[in-house]
Amino acid sequence: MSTDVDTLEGELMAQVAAAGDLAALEEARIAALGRKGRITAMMKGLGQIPAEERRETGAALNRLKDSVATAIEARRQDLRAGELEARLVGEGIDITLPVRPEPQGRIHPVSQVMDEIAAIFADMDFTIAEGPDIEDDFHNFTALNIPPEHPARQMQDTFYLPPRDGDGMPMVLRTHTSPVQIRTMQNLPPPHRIVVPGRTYRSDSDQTHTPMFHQIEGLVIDRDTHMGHLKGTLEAFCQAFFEVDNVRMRFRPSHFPFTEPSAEVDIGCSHEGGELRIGDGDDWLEILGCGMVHPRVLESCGVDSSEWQGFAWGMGIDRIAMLKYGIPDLRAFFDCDLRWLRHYGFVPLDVPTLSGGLSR
Ligand code: 2NL
Repeated sequence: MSTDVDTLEGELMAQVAAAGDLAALEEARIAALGRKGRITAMMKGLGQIPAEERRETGAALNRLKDSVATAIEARRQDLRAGELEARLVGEGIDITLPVRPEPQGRIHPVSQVMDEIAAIFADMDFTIAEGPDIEDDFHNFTALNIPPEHPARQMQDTFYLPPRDGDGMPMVLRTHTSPVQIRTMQNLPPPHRIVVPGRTYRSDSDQTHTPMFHQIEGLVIDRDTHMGHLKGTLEAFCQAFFEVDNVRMRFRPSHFPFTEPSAEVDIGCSHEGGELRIGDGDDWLEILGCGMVHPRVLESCGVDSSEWQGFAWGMGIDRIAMLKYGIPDLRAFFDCDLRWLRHYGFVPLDVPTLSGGLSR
């Protein structure tokens, strides 16, 4: 009888081991330990064997029952682990894939250049200031030492809005971003160190002028800020912006009503093989106007010109963007042609920083 038990143990253990999944294992369990299973059947048959063998065989069958149950449980754990592993592999996600496809939108070259310039001046400890596109006569002209009869008012073909009821002075679309500096000086105590990017408007439209265009101006006011600081600031700016180590620069005497003395700034360039190279060469490119803020402008804003002085500059952004990125036609800037924007635009996530590279 003990040989029978040994044989049965071998068979049952083989069945358990052969069970390939949890369903097959359950079948093996029922076939061994179920109500009509092999072990149960032998237990029931104990009454038919001689009494002297019964105790020993009964004990052997109980041990068999335990060992088969243990083997089934062990096999169940293995199969469960295997099934979990298979599910994890099947449900796996490749997290090295990009989250989304590259964005389709593009940053307009003008916005890119404004962001680059803002990054450069922010690095030089400037704050960015903004103000309204629609201005009153005082902030756009009078405070800037441009009196009513001054030729600058006629020179700057201004967009006047329909006259208001009140004082009869029509509002204007700002012709430069200077009114933002005026408002800053009126509202905050000196010192000042700001740059002002934004839209500006003049009634002018041809190959090289659009009625709306972009400017960036800067203002530094402190107790003893002088022309040397002006030169140093603009030289540092040009080197960073044009991404060349040494930019040749020249300051030519000029005239603006709001600065005294005033200068226009040219940078060195060359035209080799039809390609413009900035920084070096025998040619000059005019890029901005600047000067020491006129004492009358300071006084118009309530700043004591015997205590405070400083410099200002102004630069058109659209032409600078064309120069830097080799864009031939100004008017395409404002056509909203998507094919043009895909060609000349910038990827939104490539944010210009001095450490990461301005234009990449
Ligand atoms: C140019 C020249 C310039 C300024 C703008 C300015 C502003 C204040 C006081 C004094 Cl509140 N000056 N701005 C100064 C010099 C030149 O712009 O060619 N712009 C395109």
